[in-house]
Amino acid sequence: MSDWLERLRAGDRATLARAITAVENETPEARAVLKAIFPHLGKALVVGITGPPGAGKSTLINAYIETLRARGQTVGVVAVDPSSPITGGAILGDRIRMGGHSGDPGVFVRSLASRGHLGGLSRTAAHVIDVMDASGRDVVIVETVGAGQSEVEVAEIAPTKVVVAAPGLGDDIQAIKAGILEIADIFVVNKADLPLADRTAGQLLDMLRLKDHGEWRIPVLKTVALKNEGIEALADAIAQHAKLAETSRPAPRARAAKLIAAQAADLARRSIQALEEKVIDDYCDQVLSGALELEEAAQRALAKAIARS
Ligand SMILES: Nc1nc2c(ncn2[C@@H]2O[C@H](COP(=O)(O)OP(=O)(O)OP(=O)(O)O)[C@@H](O)[C@H]2O)c(=O)[nH]1
Ligand SMILES: [Mg+2]
Repeated sequence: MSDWLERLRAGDRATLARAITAVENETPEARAVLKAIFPHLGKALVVGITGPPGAGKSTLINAYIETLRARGQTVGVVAVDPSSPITGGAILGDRIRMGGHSGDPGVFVRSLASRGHLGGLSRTAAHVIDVMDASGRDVVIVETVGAGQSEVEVAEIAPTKVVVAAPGLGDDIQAIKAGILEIADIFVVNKADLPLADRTAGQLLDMLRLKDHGEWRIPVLKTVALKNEGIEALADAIAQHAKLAETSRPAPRARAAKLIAAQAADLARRSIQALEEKVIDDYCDQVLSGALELEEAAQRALAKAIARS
């Protein structure tokens, strides 16, 4: 085993930071990092925490981290900021809000900016989660703002997904309904110290009544993240769900097969997008004129893209 891998697995922070930077920036070392850590994945509990802006996700994560630390667990946090890297405000803000743990070697926080690369955010986030997993973090928390498609994709990476709502935001409930209701394993109504918390919780429960429950009954928990209230119950619910999700986790070979197929699709899309416009235009014209069938056009474009890469 190479030195850095040994250091990473022993939990060395500097090595962890370097490995994350490599996969985040897709440097030449990134592939070697991902290859080396692959046999060491799947030990961390990965939990996605999403919800509308300002619901209190970062504050809640801060409180959850405290609970995990008190339980003797180490933590990694991946904060995904989909907004333009130019503003950068939320990233800085999150650093400050989670700053309470900055002196604790058991907590490692990394913020990712999307930098606008197409479909790249969820891939990058998945790689960063994997590096944290391989470094022996017991729990990896992924914070996303539940606004757009790419954030939902990121949230979907986590086997356990927590959706955070705040009371009295009727529009947010609509947004949650539209986008993230489907992915929630656990609902949290944070800011339960505010009026209307019970009403929001009631609305969520009403929505859940329409949902087909499998083995897991989606709980609606109330928290006051600012005062550390309800966090133990949340930590317990996350642990319970993760345990259940573990049992339905695909076997390593099935998981690898799925990842290879996903990676191949991604590779094909990127290679074709990298072709010159003129080449693509030519295929488009042929398809539009009926000269070329769609599947054949796709095959030719792919063959050309592969030949050039
Ligand atoms: N009253 C009350 N306010 C809270 C609670 N938790 C968080 N807040 C406040 O809500 C505001 C937003 O909290 P954040 O933790 O930044 O929310 P967020 O969801 O991470 O926000 P973004 O990352 O910008 O999407 C802050 O001013 C918090 O102090 C709570 O339990 N009760
Ligand atoms: Mg936040």
